[in-house]
Amino acid sequence: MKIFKTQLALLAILVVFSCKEVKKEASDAKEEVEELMDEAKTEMNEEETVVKFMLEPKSDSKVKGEVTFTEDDEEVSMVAVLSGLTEGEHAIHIHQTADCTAADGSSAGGHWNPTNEPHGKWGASEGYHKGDIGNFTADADGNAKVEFSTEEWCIGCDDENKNILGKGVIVHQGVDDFTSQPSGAAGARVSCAGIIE
Ligand SMILES: [Cu+2]
Ligand SMILES: [Zn+2]
Repeated sequence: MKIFKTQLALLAILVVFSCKEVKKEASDAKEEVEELMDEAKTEMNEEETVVKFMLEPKSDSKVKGEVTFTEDDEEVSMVAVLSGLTEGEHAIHIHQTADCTAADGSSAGGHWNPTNEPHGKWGASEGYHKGDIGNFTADADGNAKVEFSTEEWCIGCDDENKNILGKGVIVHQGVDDFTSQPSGAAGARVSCAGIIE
């Protein structure tokens, strides 16, 4: 009888012990999965940041579209796909605010110019605004694809001379002459998008 009791006690200990082992393994596995997920998230963040916005018609135009900004390896690329334009050249800029509420787009403010330079052609030695993207051409159907990339922008970094979040994209009816101050005399604002988080 005594032997039996000892065996029972041993069995009980064994059961408790193995249960603990299983639980420990399960929690180890959970931790491992969580670690892997964290790593994957960090990798995705490191690889690229993408933000995408709709451009809405302004000043009674029909100009609309979509603008995408992608930050990858210190460089920000912009792709704007537009329709409803008149054939020919138009200006596109980044303006000071993401506010597109005004019917004429004036709520977006002037050109984004954090470094206090004169308006000009991008890269000009005389200076240019960080929002001075320039001109593009719409085809006979009024469609256009605008592509631009630079290391002088970032999406949501701490450098306010580079951060495009909180600014706006404005498409103009006219052409930027790159010399008129403060905005290149590009005419009415025909489309607008806020760059927001
Ligand atoms: Cu503009
Ligand atoms: Zn400008």
